[in-house]
Amino acid sequence: MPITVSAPALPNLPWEERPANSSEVLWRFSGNPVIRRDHLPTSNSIFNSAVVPFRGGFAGVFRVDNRAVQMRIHAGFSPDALHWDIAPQPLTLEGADPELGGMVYGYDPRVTQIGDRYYVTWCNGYHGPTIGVAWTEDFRKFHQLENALLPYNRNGVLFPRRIGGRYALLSRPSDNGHTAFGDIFYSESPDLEFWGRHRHVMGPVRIEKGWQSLKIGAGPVPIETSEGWLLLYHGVQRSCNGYVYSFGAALLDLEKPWRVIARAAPYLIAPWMPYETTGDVPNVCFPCAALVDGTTGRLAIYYGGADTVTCVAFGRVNELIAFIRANDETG
Ligand code: BMA
Repeated sequence: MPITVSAPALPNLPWEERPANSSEVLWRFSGNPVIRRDHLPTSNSIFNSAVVPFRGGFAGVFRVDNRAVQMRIHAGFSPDALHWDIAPQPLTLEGADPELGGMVYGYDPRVTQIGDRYYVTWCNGYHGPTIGVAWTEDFRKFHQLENALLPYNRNGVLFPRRIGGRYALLSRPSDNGHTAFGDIFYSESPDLEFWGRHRHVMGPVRIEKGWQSLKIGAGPVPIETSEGWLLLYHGVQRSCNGYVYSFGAALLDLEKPWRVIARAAPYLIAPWMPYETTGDVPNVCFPCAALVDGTTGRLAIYYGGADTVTCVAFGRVNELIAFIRANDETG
């Protein structure tokens, strides 16, 4: 049976064919990085950012650390998802209980379209990091909802539809620092305000200090396929001189996504390129978004390089799923 992807056609996603001399499952865009650290006159770095198709073009939310090195989120637009017009000012939130304090700081955003609304989840400051939630219809006005979870938590990623009648979220409970642990959990909500029925999805693979042996966290919005939810996620290894962030993939059950169908042992992308090994935080590839063409299964994955720049890699859903199954370590 051919694999089908439950996503609209997106014939204009950015694309380059796999280089003739490559057999990699994912291959990097030859024009990386697509967003440089000084894209704005006030930016120190722009990375770990999320994009979606929007009104025939593309929109996004970008992690911009400014030159006071404060973590902020800016909205942006693009005709081709490669050339970005990023707002010079951080986005502002409206409508929330003032006790939340607005966006104290914001980083590592994801954006999920559900119906006509685009939901932004991000790491929000509230007595430490937790999962902030806001929605927008136009990427100009952002309406803040309650934080989804208690501190400390990072990597909150919404599924693109209700599952079993409820909104569904992946997240990674953490601590207030450079968390030396981390498993992915699943939570449900009837209304995007009250979250519960928490389920464990998967944890690090603690064999031989491999690429995902210290902690893991969900990356882009999961992609619905006839084989299950395709989840790209980052994994962290503790080396003798610091953390190394790579990313890999797993397949989750469509109706019970806390059940892992298959999980690839090898990484897909690890910090090999100079823009991934060198920057403010060396050796980081951190994916936050994927554009997918539902017709062809072509994928453009957006990831941060070395906490400094924004990069793109390409792949195909059917090849990724074949890779996960061929290299499955869940048994
Ligand atoms: C995590 C987050 C990410 C960052 C990564 C590597 O804890 O802060 O934004 O990319 O560390 O520094």
